[in-house]
Amino acid sequence: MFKVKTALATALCALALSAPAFASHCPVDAKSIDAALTKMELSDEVKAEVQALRDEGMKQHEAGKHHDAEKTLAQAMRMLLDSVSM
Ligand SMILES: [Cu+2]
Repeated sequence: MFKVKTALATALCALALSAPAFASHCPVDAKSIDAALTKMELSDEVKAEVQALRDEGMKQHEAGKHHDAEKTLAQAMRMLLDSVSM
C-alpha cells in the first residue's frame, strides 16, 4: 500500500513539473492508475470514478489533447491518493 502511494505521489509530482508536450506521458500515468486500481483496496464508488477518469484521460490522449488528458489523469491520481490518506 505504501509503495503504491509513493508511486502515485511521484507520478503526480512529475506530472506537475513536466511540460505537457510529452505525448507518451499519458499512457505512463494511466498505467500507474491501473496498477493502483489492482493493488489498492477501494470502495466500488471510488474505483468506478477513478476508472471513468482514467478512460476519459486516455480518450483525450488519443484525440491529441494531452494537456487535458494529463489534467484528467491527475484528477484520478489525486482521488486515489485521497482515498489512502489515513
Ligand atoms: Cu497524451
